[in-house]
Amino acid sequence: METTLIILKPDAVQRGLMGRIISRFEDKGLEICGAKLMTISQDLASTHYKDHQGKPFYDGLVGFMTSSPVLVLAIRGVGAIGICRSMMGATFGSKADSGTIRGDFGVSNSFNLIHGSDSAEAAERELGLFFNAGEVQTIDRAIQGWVYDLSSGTPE
Ligand code: IDP
Ligand code: MG
Repeated sequence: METTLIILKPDAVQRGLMGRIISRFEDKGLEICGAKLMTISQDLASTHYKDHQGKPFYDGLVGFMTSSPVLVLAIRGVGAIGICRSMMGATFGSKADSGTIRGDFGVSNSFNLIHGSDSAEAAERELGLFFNAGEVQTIDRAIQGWVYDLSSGTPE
């Protein structure tokens, strides 16, 4: 099982797309195990995006991410990090494939609706930045045995 950090960015919240985006992850069978509506501080945005410091789009990115509330999610499943990244689609809305969140809901290359951790290391770091201890839940899901084949003892 992996848990990944997803952020529905200010454009997704302002455009009223939160429910439709969350539904895609729920429909896939992934678990929403943490959720927090918040306004990201300047400090948190620069820590979160530290690898992009110095890039031409960095100031605009931090300004955008702190401009209006976001919905931060923790999403869990087998291979959740990669599954969420492929459901998000390519970085630029203009290039993202149809069928992906960025491909279906946006055209902009900077207002691209959603962030998702890109590795296990990033997920651990980013979950720690946005969620305090105890805020990410362990859910004993009644439907787990229909979402996954549990006959071997591990979810397949
Ligand atoms: P990702 O979100 O698909 O992982 P990254 O390359 O990590 O993409 O970039 C982080 C974020 O920075 C993007 O989601 C997007 O909001 C913004 N960004 C990246 N490249 C550009 C650009 O060339 N112009 C404007 N914004 C950009
Ligand atoms: Mg990235």
